Amino acid sequence: MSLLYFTGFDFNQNPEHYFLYAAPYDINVFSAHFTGRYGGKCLGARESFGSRFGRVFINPAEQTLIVGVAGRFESFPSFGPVFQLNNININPNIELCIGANKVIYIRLRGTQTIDTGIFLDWNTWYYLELKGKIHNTQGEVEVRVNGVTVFSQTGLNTAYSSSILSSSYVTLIRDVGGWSFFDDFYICNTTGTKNNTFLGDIKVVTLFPTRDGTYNEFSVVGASNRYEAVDETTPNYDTDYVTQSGINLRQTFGFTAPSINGSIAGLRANVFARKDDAGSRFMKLLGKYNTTEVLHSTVSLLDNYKHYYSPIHEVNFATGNDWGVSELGTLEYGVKIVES
Ligand SMILES: [Ca+2]
Ligand SMILES: [Ca+2]
Repeated sequence: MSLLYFTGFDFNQNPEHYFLYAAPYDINVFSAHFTGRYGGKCLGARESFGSRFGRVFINPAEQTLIVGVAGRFESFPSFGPVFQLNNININPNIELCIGANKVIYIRLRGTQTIDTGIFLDWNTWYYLELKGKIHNTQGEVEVRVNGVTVFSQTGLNTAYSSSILSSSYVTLIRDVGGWSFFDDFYICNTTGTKNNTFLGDIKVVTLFPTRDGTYNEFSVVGASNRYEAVDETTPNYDTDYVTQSGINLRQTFGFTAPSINGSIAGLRANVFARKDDAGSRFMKLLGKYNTTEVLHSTVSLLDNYKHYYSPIHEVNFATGNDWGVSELGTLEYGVKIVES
């Protein structure tokens, strides 16, 4: 697999739900309910009491990562990072930074700063991509802005520690100044046959259920139809939901294919769920495309709600081919309760 992570920050206003490690802790200054780049929502970050960050854990660690994010910045009163490739000790290998003079800089190992000579305007969306290879003598950095290579160097020392030639985290960060907005964020590596290089200016589209699926073995609380209980942009917790306790019972939902052009890099499902009694409760995320079903690894539910993600499907799990846009109208996703 090459596509490791992506999000459009569309389905929960609390940024904790998008990051897999060390979430930011104050949603008033790092929040995900601002108007997105092309509709939907985006992440907004503003420093007031210290740096704000969201961090994705990359496991296993990768020597070369490609990261893309749409960014819009109010201003940088001083020099600060926008995103970082961090080693396992969270030390920065490579950072993409912006100065008060609007210039994009690359900072290596937290110390060596390289001026790319590229200026950004404030309050304008840009699609920023960084490819970074971590090595103490043969490191590489390439930066693209709106799909165009603006900086590329090889033979660099990009390793914070010469004994750790990889990145284990990608961090979006707001160090100082006004608001920064982030949308359409992806991370991939260079392996595999798909999504193994710059994806370019991508868009993450979030689909919410628009119909009940093939399996309707859960009860609905607080809504007329099951899918109407799970279709909110930001989940409404116990206001309306679907529930079940019986082992092997299933619930799936269908979607409306979006009106979009272009190819689909991949998709993943997420389910917002909790248990409501003492004792362990287990479920598996269940994908269905016509007669083909995929059942993912067992999740042990918490008492508090949490988003559980499916693996990324870079291709249609039934056909093995790239997803067609219209196929998203056939896809179903949901859950199955399991004993263990
Ligand atoms: Ca978005
Ligand atoms: Ca609901």
